[in-house]
Amino acid sequence: MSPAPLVPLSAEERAPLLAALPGWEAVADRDAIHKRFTFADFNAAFAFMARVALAAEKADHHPEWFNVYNRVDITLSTHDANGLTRRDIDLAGFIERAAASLAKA
Ligand code: H2B
Repeated sequence: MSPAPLVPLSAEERAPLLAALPGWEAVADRDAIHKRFTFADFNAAFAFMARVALAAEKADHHPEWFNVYNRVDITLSTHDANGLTRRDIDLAGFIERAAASLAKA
């Protein structure tokens, strides 16, 4: 599958896409989205991160993230486009499915 184009999404394009990604919020000071995930423990959080890391590497599209024990804060933006693109939406969708399959706090 060819990668999604490197063009920031318009307001009209992103509204329905973000509506389908509950919990993902626009970041205040840049064109990016953020969500906090909380798992049962570090083991679950790291298993989640491992799944996301493998998918990110395969897609050559990587998250900005910060982990403390069972918590993973994730920010998505397309650096090469300086904004939010379809690649971020696709990665957010994968992240949602990965998180759903791991034990929550
Ligand atoms: N990840 C994200 N989030 N944005 C990018 O623009 C990006 C990336 N570019 N991963 C990729 C890697 C690029 O640097 C490499 C060279 O393809």
